[in-house]
Amino acid sequence: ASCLPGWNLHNNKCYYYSPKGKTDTWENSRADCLARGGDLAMPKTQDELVFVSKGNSYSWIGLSDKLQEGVWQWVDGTDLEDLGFWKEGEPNDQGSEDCVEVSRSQVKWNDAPCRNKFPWTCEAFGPGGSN
Ligand code: 2F8
Ligand code: CA
Repeated sequence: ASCLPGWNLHNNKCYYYSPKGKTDTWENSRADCLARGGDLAMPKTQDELVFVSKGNSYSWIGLSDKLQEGVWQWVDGTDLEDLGFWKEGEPNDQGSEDCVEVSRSQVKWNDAPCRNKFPWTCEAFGPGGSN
């Protein structure tokens, strides 16, 4: 059992890293993940976060407070628990920042403007069909 070509298996989930040099807005990144049969990655453990972070220097993940300022929600509709993954001083909504990116060097989250362009990481069910 394995993931589709271009995806990487980790702890029974499949992950896709956007190609080197390619960047897009959070919404377009999410649309790409959905079109591939997944969604933006939702790293909920340190182990998952490390794997999600390592595809590119910075990556959009499936977390935003677009719906209601200050209420962070995963793209699966669930609320964010306190995981302690924010970078020091984040989230700070500097200007207006409703989407979350993770840096490979720090493996921590920052809220950034959704219209900014970054690489992204998708996730999908693993070979077992669910997780
Ligand atoms: O110092 C943290 C701060 O760094 C940048 O702003 C200067 C980030 N801006 C963008 O990514 C556009 C902030 O989100 C971040 O909080
Ligand atoms: Ca920020």
